[in-house]
Amino acid sequence: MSDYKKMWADLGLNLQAHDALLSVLGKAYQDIYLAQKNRPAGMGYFDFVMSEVHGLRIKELLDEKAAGRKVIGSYCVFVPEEIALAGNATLVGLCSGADFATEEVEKLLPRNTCSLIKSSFGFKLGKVCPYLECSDMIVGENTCDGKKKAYETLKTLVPNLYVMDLPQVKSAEGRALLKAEYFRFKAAVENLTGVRIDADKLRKSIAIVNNKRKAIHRLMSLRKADPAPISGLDALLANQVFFYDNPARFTESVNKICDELETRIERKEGVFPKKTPRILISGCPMAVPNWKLPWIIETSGAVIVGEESCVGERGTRNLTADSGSTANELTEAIVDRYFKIDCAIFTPNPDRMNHIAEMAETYKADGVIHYGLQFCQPYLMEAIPVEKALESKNIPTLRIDSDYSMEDLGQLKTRVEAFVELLR
Ligand code: BJ8
Repeated sequence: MSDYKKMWADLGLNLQAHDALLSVLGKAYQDIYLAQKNRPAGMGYFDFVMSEVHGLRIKELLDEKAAGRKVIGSYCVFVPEEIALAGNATLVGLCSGADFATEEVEKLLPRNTCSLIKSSFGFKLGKVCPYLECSDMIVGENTCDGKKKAYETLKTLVPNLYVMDLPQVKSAEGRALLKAEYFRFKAAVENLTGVRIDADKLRKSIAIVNNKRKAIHRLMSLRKADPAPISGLDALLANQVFFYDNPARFTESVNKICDELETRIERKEGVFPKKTPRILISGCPMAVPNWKLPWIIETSGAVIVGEESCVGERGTRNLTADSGSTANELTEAIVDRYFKIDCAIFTPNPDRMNHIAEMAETYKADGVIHYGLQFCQPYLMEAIPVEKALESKNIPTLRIDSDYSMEDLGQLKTRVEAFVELLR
């Protein structure tokens, strides 16, 4: 990636810190991803994407910008990609899966803030995220208390932060708030890009995003097979790349992997032997390069067959209806689709309970591991009723709280191994 030094310097990155980050990332990828056995050949595409995640993809975005397109960065799956695309902007997820510049971060945020929020600050303060630096607009959202208060401080660090309000209750008033906010976002995108978002543009962008979701649905559905044709680590990677890649190219690449997995299933080939204990992961999103827990699980004799997470099925579930004939009707359809997202910030949140049990059944999981980031009140609070509800259905459940450090690696491995042994 050395050819990109000038590009990174022009974006204002701290080259020394960025080199250090890339070298840690490269080593982790080597040890965790490339060390896996029996990977589908199609994962070569994602290996390439990851090797160029701060290189070629950033160059593509800068080329798009030079041609008049805008880039919008987002921290949450509530930011509707359809509206960004319809306004001639590309939506990208912003890195928040690794600790960085922790000392600097803790001058601005309390120590007991979740790793995800701290990471988003660390990437800004450490000047190591080219996605953040090339974004023309960064969207924060009022979801959990941690995020909404952190954005007040982030606003002093980034000049182009746009904060979207979000409902906390699935009521008519909640939907009205989401609708008002999506119309306000639509106007903000139009203002940013100078493009009027009409029905035609929305219909096209809905098709692009739906196709991306359909490809990922197809991939997830193939994981019902035993033996599992793809590892949970590789499926997680596809879900993570969902937020960065060019949408059409991503769709095509995932569909190609699905073709390959179908052949594997016919031949009864898998990444692990048949009857390997199957795990559903549920809880906080795992952003790149947060691969710790999946790696522990899949090196402890189990395979992950589904992710009830925003970097997973919670984020990609449900398509947007495309039958509306006006921009207003299509925007209403977008509101309907996103209002179904069952993030733990909602109260009460019965849909999520039902979805976890449903997913455990669909993917024939032998057990569920609930993943909560330390200090994440919404998911840690919800973990207890989730565990109770699953155990009442005789689905063994393990609750794990962790962060991005490697300090608890040994302890987590011991607990996961004991859980896998129980599933056997
Ligand atoms: S829709 S899950 S992406 S908000 S881990 S920052 S909740 S304290 S990430 Fe999320 Fe949108 Fe919801 Fe999904 Fe707060 Fe918890 Fe930290 Fe979290």
